[in-house]
Amino acid sequence: MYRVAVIKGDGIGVEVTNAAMEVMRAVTDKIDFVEFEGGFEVFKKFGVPIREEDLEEIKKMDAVLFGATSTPFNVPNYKSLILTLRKELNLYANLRIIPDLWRDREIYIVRENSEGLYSGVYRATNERAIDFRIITRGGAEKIARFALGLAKERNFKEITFVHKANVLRGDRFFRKIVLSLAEREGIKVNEKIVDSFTIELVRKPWQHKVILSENLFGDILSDLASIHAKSIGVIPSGNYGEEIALFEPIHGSAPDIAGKGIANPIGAVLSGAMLLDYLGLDGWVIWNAVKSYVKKGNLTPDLGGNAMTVDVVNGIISELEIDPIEWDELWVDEIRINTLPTLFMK
Ligand code: 48Y
Repeated sequence: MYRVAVIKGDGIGVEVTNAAMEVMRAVTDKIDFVEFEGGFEVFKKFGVPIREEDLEEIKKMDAVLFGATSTPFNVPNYKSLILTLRKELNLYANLRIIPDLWRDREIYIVRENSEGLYSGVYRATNERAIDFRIITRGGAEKIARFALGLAKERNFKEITFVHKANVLRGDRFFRKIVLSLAEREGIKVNEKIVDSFTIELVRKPWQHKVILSENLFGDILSDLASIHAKSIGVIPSGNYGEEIALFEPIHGSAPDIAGKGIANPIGAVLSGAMLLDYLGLDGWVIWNAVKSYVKKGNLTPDLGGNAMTVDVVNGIISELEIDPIEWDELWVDEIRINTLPTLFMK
């Protein structure tokens, strides 16, 4: 049995995480889900976004499934739960898969997840506030290896590396490391300057297979790229460390539609698929079911339909091909397309 920590969070985080667990349970009985509380409500009671003892328990788990939390930016001492978890669990790589579910293609965005402007090192006085944009050799090497490994496993000949090395020292340093590791791996690096690349990402996104960037650029680029998935509600992600990984849809807690039962569950369900792949279980079964459901089923309002979350969940479950006899035959063809590289398995 695998043990997976579940933090549903706030708003639609609760609804979509329940949806993901339901679909995962329909695929496998090898997971024990253990729920933990976290976020602003916990902060109000305990002064931290997650309790220390819970964090210690979570560190012993095989993986984490995360919903969404709201982070108020006007509460002076509050630190975002997801940023706390990324730091505490050493989740250095953030992989966001922008899917075109109707045409079977994906963009993999690899975002460095622990350094850059998110390293948490700052100085503030009454007169100025400085956030340090830290890029270390170790951090740059790890994330470059992650992106190159992904490209290799997928048989892509190149990666797109997005930076601002014409201006920023840190990116010059990062660039040297990426180029030298890529050369060693025999992978071409398609270099792009982040500002002009935004236009390309709007106009011609699908020619980029794996996009690598530092923390803040990667965050912004993945939100921008989400328009190509038709809704931010369908985008899954994984935060990978050396010991553990955390999976979450990239959307927020959407307080405006919370509790109405109309949140799109697909991003969370596909995050569950990534989690299964990480554990060496059958995530591709979920990817296939989602793809066949969206082509014919009623979808939630963000995708122009009028379905409720529960309708989409039931629709996906009815498309699951869990007949073990068919699996062997599908395996050969589907494994390359629909599972994450074994490199990222536990
Ligand atoms: O995961 C994300 O992309 C979010 O934008 C967070 C980030 O900046 O990495 C925001 C974190 C938060 O507000 O809790």
